[in-house]
Amino acid sequence: MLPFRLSETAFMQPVDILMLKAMHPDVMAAVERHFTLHRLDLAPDAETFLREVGPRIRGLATGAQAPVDRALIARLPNLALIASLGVGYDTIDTAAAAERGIVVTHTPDVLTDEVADLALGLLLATVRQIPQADRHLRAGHWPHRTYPLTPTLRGRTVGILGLGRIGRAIARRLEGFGVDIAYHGRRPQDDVAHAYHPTLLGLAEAVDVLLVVAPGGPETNGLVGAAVLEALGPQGILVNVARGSVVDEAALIRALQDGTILGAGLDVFAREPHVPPELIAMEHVVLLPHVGSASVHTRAAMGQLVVDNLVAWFSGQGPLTPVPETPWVAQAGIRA
Ligand code: 8YV
Repeated sequence: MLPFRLSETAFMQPVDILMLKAMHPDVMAAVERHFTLHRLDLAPDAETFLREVGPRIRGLATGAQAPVDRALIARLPNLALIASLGVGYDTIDTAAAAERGIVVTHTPDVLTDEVADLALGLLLATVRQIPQADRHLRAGHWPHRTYPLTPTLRGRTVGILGLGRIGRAIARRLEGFGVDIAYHGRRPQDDVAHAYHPTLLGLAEAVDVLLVVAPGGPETNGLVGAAVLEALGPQGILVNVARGSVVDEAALIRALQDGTILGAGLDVFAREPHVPPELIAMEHVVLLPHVGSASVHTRAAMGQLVVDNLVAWFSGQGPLTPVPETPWVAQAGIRA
């Protein structure tokens, strides 16, 4: 873990920051250097804690595992900033925050390459059955029988659902793999040469790998359902590094069980950390415990950005990486 930078900040008065769950020790130490840190997870009684400490809280540091809903925001009447670890912030009620003028920040860019690397690794692992081949060797089967020949990435067309920062980084990597690339998103992107499909179904029909990189939330909930999987076809591979909610998990399990698609590589699930036993039982899926950004290097950069957002905001410089839905506007001045 890289040491966190000590910013030269002096606050006019102590600022109380709430953490819902433990974050990385370096993040907690850095927050404590600049602020008064309160940990909800350490409170013997959450209700009493929120009643007594809630009104003092001005900043919230959190990660995707701890939802920030309307009810929690209502318990924090002086909250000004929610600094979230991760690029996705679907567990934060940004509408409820915006109504109160609360700014929400996330940690884009610093994780883009890491997640794109993992997506490519997961795709290759799934198509070429790398974990299965590893298990074959470790189980001592190699001297008795060679590992069966696998499917291939050669000749495939890869469809990307969501050509945002991470989707583009994945596309750049795929170019080096010599596969055709197509994408679907809300609108075509002028500076991209890959084929755009105005519907997800159209994309799924045109490709035999579907890589899900779209953000979670109500707009994308269950987007990859039975019809899309059917269109992907019997040679189809689904890779999801975004949010479990984007895929209809029950439909995916059925599609994998009955051969509607060939296989899947999943880093995310509908009810993490719980993974359906049907998926665990299947040999033609590769399952990861949501590790897309989880390297020492990248988590340090993400943690630093959480701290930097808190420090920037509470020293009057505004948020560094606000989410688009946030009410903060540079010209409107600083609310802290
Ligand atoms: C993190 C992620 O695991 O950035 C995201 O949206 O899903 C991951 O990088 C997670 O957000 C950590 O809380």
